[in-house]
Amino acid sequence: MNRSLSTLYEKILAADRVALARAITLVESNRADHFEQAQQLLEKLMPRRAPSIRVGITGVPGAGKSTLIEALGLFLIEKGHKVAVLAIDPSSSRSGGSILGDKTRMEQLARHERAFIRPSPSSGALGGVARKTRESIVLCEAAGYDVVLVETMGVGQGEIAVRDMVDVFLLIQIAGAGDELQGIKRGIMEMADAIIINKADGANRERARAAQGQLRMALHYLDSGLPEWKPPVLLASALEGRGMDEIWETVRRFLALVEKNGGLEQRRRRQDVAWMYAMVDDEIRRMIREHKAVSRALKESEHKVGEGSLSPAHAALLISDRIRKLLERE
Ligand SMILES: Nc1nc2c(ncn2[C@@H]2O[C@H](COP(=O)(O)OP(=O)(O)O)[C@@H](O)[C@H]2O)c(=O)[nH]1
Ligand SMILES: [Mg+2]
Repeated sequence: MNRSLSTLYEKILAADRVALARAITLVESNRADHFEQAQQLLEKLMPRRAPSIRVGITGVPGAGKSTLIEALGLFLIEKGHKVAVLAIDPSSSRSGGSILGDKTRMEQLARHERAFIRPSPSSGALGGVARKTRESIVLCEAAGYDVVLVETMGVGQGEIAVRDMVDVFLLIQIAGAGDELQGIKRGIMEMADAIIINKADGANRERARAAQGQLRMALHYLDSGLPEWKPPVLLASALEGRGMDEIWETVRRFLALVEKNGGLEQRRRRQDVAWMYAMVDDEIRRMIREHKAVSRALKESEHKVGEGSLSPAHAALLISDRIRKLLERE
C-alpha cells in the first residue's frame, strides 16, 4: 500500500467520514488503478470491521423508503447505534433531482454526526452497481457503523442483488391502490423477511389495516427462506416516526433465528462465495462471447436458427464444441 492509501486506511479506522467518502469514491471508480487500490484497501479493512447489521429496504418509488430510513435511522442513533445509509436509485445520476430529494428527506439524519449517507451511482451494469455497494458496506463497517441500511428501488434484478448482500430484507408497501398483492405476482414478497405497510396514518390508517389483514392471509401460503419464520406484516408511519420500535424488534428476532440456524457470519461467507461465482460467471460469459472465433460462430448460428435451417439444440451443441476445443488448446 502506498502512503496515501495507508493514510486513508488509518483514517477510516478512526471513523473519519471524509476518508470514508473518499474510499467509497475509490471503490466506485471505473479506473483500473483505482480498482487495484480499492481491493488492497478492502482486504486490509475486512478483518477490522465492526460487528454490524445489514438491512435492505425495497419498495416502489414513493412508498416512503427514504422517509422510513430517516425515521429508523434516528431511532437507532437514539439507541446508541451508528448508522450508514447507502441508497441505490437507478432513476438518478449523481447530479439528478432524486438524490437531492433523498437528501432533504433524510435531512435530520444527514446532519447527525453518528450517521453517514451515501447515494450510490447506479449507472452501468447491475453487476458493477452490486459490487460497489457490497464494497461500500465493508468500508462503512470498518469505519464503525454498526447498522448499514441499503435502500433499493423495486426493479426486480436489483432487489435480488441487494437481498444477497444484506442480513435482513424489508419490503415497504403502501395500501390503497388496490394492488396490495402485486408483490406476490412479482415474486418480491417471497424475498422479504418482513413487510411494512407504510403511511398508516391519517385517513389512510384503516386502509392500511385492511391491507395488513389481506397480506397476512396471502403470506400464510408462501414459504420463507427459514422454515421457522413467517414474514410479519407491520404497520408504520415513517412521516410520524411510528412503528420503528416494532420494525427493529422484528429485525432482531429474525437475526436471532438466523444465528440459531448456522449464524450470521456463516451466512455472509456463503453470500460472498456465491457472489464470487456470480462475478466469475459474468466474466467467463463476456470473455467467451467476445472471443473472435466464438462470436463468429454465434453470429452464424443465430442466422441459421433464425431462418429455421438449424435447430437451437444443434446450434448450441456446435458452439459448445467449439468452445471446448478452444479450452483444450490451453
Ligand atoms: N402520509 C405519509 N406520507 C409519507 C410517509 N412516508 C413517506 N411519505 C411521503 O411519501 C413521499 C415519498 O417518500 P420517499 O421517502 O421519497 O419515498 P421513496 O421513493 O420510497 O424513497 C414523500 O412525499 C413523503 O413525504 C408516511 O408514513 N405517511
Ligand atoms: Mg428514496
